[in-house]
Amino acid sequence: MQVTNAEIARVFDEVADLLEINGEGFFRVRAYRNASRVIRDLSTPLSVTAKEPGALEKLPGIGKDLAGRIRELLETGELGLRDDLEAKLPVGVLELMKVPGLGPRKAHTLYLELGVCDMESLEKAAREGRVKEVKGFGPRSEANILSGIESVSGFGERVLWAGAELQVDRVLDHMAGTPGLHRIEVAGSYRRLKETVGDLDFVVIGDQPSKLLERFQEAPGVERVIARGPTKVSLVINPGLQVDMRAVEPGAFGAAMQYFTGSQAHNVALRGIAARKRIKLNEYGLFRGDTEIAGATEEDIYRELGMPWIPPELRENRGEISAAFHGELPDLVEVDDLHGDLHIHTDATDGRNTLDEMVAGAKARGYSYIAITNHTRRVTMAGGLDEEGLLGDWERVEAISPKKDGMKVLKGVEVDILDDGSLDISDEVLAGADLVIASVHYGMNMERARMTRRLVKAMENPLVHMIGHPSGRKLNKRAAYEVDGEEILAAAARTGTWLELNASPDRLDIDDKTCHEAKKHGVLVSIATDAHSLRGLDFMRYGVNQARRGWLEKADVLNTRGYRDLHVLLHQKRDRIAHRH
Ligand code: DGT
Ligand code: CA
Ligand code: CA
Ligand code: ZN
Repeated sequence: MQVTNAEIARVFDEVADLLEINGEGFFRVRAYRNASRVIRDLSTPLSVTAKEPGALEKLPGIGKDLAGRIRELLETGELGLRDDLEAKLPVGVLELMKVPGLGPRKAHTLYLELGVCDMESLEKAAREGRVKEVKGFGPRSEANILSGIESVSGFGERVLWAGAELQVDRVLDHMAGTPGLHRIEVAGSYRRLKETVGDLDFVVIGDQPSKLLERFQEAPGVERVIARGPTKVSLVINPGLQVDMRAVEPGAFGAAMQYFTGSQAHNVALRGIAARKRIKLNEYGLFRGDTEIAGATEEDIYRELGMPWIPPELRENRGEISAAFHGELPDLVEVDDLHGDLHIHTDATDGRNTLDEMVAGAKARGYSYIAITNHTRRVTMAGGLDEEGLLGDWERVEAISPKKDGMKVLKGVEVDILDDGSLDISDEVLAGADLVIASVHYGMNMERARMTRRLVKAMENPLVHMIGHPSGRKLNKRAAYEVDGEEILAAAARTGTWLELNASPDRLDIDDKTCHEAKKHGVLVSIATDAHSLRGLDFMRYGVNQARRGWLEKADVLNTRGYRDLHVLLHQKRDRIAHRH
């Protein structure tokens, strides 16, 4: 691993910030800041210095403790202390320091005095004039904070689909029962089940459009009205999401839904096809000269263009139009096709509920099997299990089996993939698992070729059934790590390793395009919730949304299999590789 001096200095600065926010003593904070400065000025790479026993300790300002931290960074690319400190903080406090002028000390003060714990609560406190009342702040710094927030926002502007869903439900509840309302639907990226949504696009029909739009403006949480016309209103609804509503004629409803569902790329392609047929497609209908030939339903429009109706989640101009022409549209997977959930945590590590509670919750959701897959030791902040702990976890699972009222509970594990692609639990112990998920949880900044090798090596282990949250991204928060996607898929196909589609709404990892690629490579996808609580078990449908955007059919998804078929598949990889040798 090539960890540079600059990188080590940066991590030490972060540790100093974190210590300071946590209210740690001045001397400890200063030790890290000094060390960072010393390291930045060194001319020899620390990786070289470290080779000579005792040389690190001799550097000015670096004692035994700091030398140990440097070695950890050089060897693993990560610092456990840094992660542990960050885990102690309320999510978001670190984010506050992105605001120019807000250092760790000030962020800490605002957190203690005002309970400010993220960008949103900071903005609220500043707008309400509470920041300037805090000792050490004044009207000037309050104004600076507000303009600072503006300068760093723009990140996370799009809302997670699951978050948009709450707002959609709110608007639908509010509009329900409005006199004269005949129909209300959401179009746009929300209808296409895109993982994040820029704004919401409603289409309504009713007797008196102006009355419907008036009612819309009274929806709960409306912050301000952006634009208001006879057939369209745009407003901003708390927390800063734009919502458009358009009233249309019943005869144009299908055309409006088609137009405003998009995507733009799909619509452009469709209009091209219409033009070749010498007809015109717009938001009012499909026209030959002045004659309207379709408009009331989407089905009519697609039929007149020579193809079957295309599910909204496929409308991205990624081959769906040609598939529709040739009668080759996929028969997309549905929630009801799934028979189990193969990624579940309990309070044995960082889950909130007990094994019994999670099992009962899964049972209530009608599954015929689940896997309990707790973390392993490298994930210290999640209380990862060592080998003994893991064996204990499996003993408890076995006590439930063979079958809990008709539901099989598998002994699983989410084992950590180390830097070099080896696993942090021995093969000997892993061989006792029914299901092994291997995941990366640290060292994500690795350079592309090395990260690719790391994952490929994990897949080459015959004991590994699948890779968990394969890209490592968190929506709006953390980019995917750099890998050669094509090589990963080829390796998955070659080794018979499956890929997880992590259904957690802020992960949805793998993404839609990768799902489609996996299908083309014949790599099975496991849609799994990664539930850390009972509520988490309900995430499955978000994963299914993503799978549908990725063209997946029932046969492409591992957990549409019944338990007998799954059982056979679980043994296949181990046997296949065993036979080769
Ligand atoms: P978003 O809101 O950024 O997540 O994405 P969309 O797809 O919902 O985009 P939005 O809200 O701007 O517009 C909704 C749909 O309306 C879009 O998918 C296609 C259609 N549309 C809107 N404006 C235009 C336009 O200027 N040209 C074309 N061809 N279509 C448009
Ligand atoms: Ca939209
Ligand atoms: Ca819009
Ligand atoms: Zn994980």
